[in-house]
Amino acid sequence: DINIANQTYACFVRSPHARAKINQVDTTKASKAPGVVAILTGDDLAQDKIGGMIAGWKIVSQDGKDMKVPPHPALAKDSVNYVGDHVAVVIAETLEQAKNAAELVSVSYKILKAVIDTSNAMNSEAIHEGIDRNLCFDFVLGDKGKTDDALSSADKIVKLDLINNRLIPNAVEPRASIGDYNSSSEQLTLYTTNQNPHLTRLVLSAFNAIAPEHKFRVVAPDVGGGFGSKIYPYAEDVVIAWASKKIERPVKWVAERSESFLSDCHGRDHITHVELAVKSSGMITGLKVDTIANLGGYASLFATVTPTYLYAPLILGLYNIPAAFCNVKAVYTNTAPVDAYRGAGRPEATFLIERIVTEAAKEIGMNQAEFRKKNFISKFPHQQCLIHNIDSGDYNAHLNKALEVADYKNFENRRSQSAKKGKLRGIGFSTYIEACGIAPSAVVGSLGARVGLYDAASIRVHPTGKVTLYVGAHSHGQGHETTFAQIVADSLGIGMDDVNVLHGDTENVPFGMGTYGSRSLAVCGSAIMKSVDKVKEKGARIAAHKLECSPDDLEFADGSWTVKGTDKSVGFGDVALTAYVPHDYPEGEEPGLDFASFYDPVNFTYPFGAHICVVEVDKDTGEVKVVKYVAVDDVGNVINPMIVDGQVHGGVAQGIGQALFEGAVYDDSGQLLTGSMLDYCMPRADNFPMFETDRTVTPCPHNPLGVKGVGETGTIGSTPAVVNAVVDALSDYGVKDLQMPLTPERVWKAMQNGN
Ligand code: MCN
Repeated sequence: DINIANQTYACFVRSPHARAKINQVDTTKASKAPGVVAILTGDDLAQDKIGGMIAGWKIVSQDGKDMKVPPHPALAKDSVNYVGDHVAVVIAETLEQAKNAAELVSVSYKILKAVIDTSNAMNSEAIHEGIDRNLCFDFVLGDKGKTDDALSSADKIVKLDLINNRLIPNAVEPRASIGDYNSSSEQLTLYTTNQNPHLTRLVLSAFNAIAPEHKFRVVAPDVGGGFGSKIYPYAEDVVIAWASKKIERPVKWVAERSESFLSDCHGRDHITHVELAVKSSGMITGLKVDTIANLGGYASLFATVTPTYLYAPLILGLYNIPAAFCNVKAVYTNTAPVDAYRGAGRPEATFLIERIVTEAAKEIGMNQAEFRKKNFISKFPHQQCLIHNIDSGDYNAHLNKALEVADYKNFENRRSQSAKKGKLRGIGFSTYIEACGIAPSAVVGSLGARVGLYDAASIRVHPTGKVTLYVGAHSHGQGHETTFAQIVADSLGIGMDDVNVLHGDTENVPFGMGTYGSRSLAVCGSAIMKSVDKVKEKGARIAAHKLECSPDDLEFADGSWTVKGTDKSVGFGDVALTAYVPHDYPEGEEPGLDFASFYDPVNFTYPFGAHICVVEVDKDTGEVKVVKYVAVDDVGNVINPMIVDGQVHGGVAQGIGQALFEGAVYDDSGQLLTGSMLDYCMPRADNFPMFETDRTVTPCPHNPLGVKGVGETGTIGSTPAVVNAVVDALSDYGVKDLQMPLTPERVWKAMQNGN
C-alpha cells in the first residue's frame, strides 16, 4: 500500500520453461511501447557487477568437500532453471504499461529436458555445469557403525518409505518491493515484505553490491504473513533496489498471486527411507534415515541448513535413542527453489519419527501411549546422540494431559459408534519436540552458518516515563507489539499503552537477526530484558540519590523504588524526568535513560507437546474429516495465552493442510499444475473442528523469561498426528504407506489395494 511520488512500476518477464538456454533477449519492440522507462536484463546486471543470490549456510559432504552451489544471477543470463525464473524486468509509468511491454520482450530459448522428479534427480542429466548427479551435498550425521549394530541386533526392524510433500506458502499478502533512490544524498531505501530487514540489507549490500550499508535503508513495515517464505531476500528485491538506483526514480513491484505460486520459495519436498531398531521389550535401540531433499533450481539463502542441521538432529524426537545415523542428499531439479517454510526441517523430522514410532508400536503390539512413554527421555539435561542437549522437559506429563483432554480411555466406544454410521474412526498421536531460537552464534558458525544468531533491543525511556522499544525481531502476525509491550510494562510497572514497539526499519532499530525459527521471544525478548535491567539499574541509582540512600537499600515494585522497610519512595516517571533534567543528580552519572542490548543465547529452547487427532474416514468415498484435535504444548512460561493459542491454531491448520489437502504438483515438463488457489487446495475453516488446546509449563532454564518458542509447534506436531489417525482408521485394510496429501482418491485407492 505504500506509494511514492514519481514512482514507476515493474513487471518481471519470467521463464515459461523449466529448463532452457537463453539464446537472446530482444527488447527492441518492448522498449518502444508506451510508457516504458527501462528494460533491464541479466546482461545489464552483469555489466553493473551486481552479485548473484547466495546460499547462506555452508554444508560439507561426507567426502569432506564443500557443497556445490551454481551461479544464481537475480536476472538469468545464460539459462533458466524453473518456470517463473526471472529473465528481465520492464519498468514503466503505469503497471498496465509495464505488463503490456513485458509481453513484447522476445526471448529466444533452447528448450532442454527438465529434471523434475526428486527421486530421479541423481540419475538425470546435470542441470548445472560442474554439478554431477545434480548433487548439492551428501550430508551425514551420527554414528553409522553403532546404528548398523543396533539394527542387526534388533528383535524387529520397522521400515517406512515416506514422501514429505512439497508445499507452497500462501501468506495473505504476496511479496512486494519498492526501491527508492535519492541521487543527491546517494541514499537507497528498499521497502520490502521481509522478515529480516537487517539481514536483507547486509546480503544486498555485502554480496549483491547494491549499495553500501550506511547509505542503504531497508524498511519492512506491516507484513501480512511470512511463514518463513519471507525470511530471505529474493531476486526481485535485488533487481528493484538496483533498478531504482539505475533510473533514479522509485520502482514498485507487487507480486500477483500466480507469481507467488511460481516464484516464492516452496517448502519441504523430501523422500525418505527410515528404519527403526526395536527390542521385543519395546525399547528403541537405533534409527537410520536416508533422505533425498529437493532444493529446486538453485540453492536459496537458507535452503541448505533446512534439510541438514534443522532436520537431522531432530529425527530422534523426544525419545532416548542410543544410536542414530542420518544421510541427506540434496539435489537440484528444475522446480521453484525450496527453502524454510513454517517449521523448516523440524516438521520433516517429526513426521518420520512419529510415523515410524506409531508403526513400531503397532508391529510389536504395544499401546501407542505406553510405547512412547517407555522410550521418552526422562532425565534432564539429556545429551542426545545427535547434537542436541535438551535442558528440560516432563514428557509423561503432557502426554497424560493430552490423553485426558482427548478422553482416550473411551475412544473404542466412539470407534464403534462411528462404525455404525459407516465411518472408520481413527486416532493418531504425535509427541514432538522442536528446537527453537537456533544458537549460540559460535556453535552455528562452526557448523557452517555465515551469520550470528543473537538479537537486539534498545529501550528509550522518554522524560515523561513513556517508552519506545526498538527491536531486531520482526512481527508479521505473531503479535510482538502486544507481547513485547507486555514484558516491558510488567517489568517497569507501567501501562502497556505506555510502551510503543517499533520494528522493521534498519534506520531506527538495532542490528537484529529478525524472525524465524520461533526465536523472537526467547532471543529478542531476552535482549529486551537486558535493556530493561539496565534501565532499572540506572533508575535505582537516580532514585537512591533522590531518596538519599544507597541503591542497595531500595526495592523496585509496581513502578516505584522504595527504601526497604519504609514508605519513602519515588516513581518511575519522576526518575525518568530527572534523567533528562539532571539538576539534582548523582555525581558522575550520565543524563538520559536509553539503553541497547544484544543477546546471544547459550542454547536452543526445546518446546514439546502431545497432539492427538481423531478422524472419521468415509468408507465409500475415502473422504477424511478431522473430528477432534487436541494439542497440549509446553512452551515454558507463557507471556500471552491468547497469542500462544492463536499461534498453535494457525500452525495446526497449516499442518493439517499438509496432511490432507496441500501439495505442489509439476508435470514432467516442469509446468506447475497447482499454480492457483483453484488447483492448490488450501485448508478452510470448515475443514477443522474446534481445536482443543492445553498446556504444561516447564520453564526454559537458560533465558531470563523462562520461555520457549511457540510459532511453529502447531505445524511440527500436527501433520503426523493426522496421518497416524487416518492409518489407524484404515487398520482393517492393512494400509501402512499412505502418502500426503491424503485426498479422498488416495485414501479410497489405498482401501481398495490394501496400501
Ligand atoms: N509467546 C508467548 N509465550 C511464549 C512463547 C511465545 O507469549 N512462551 C508469544 C511471543 O511473544 C510472540 C508469539 O507468541 O508474540 C510467537 O513467538 P515465538 O514463538 O517467539 O515466534 P516468533 O515471534 O519468532 O515467530 C516466528 C514463527 C515462525 S518461525 C513462523 S514461520 C510463523 C510463526 O511464527 N509465521 C507466522 N507464526 C506466524 N503467525 C502469523 N500470523 N504469520 C506468520 O507469518
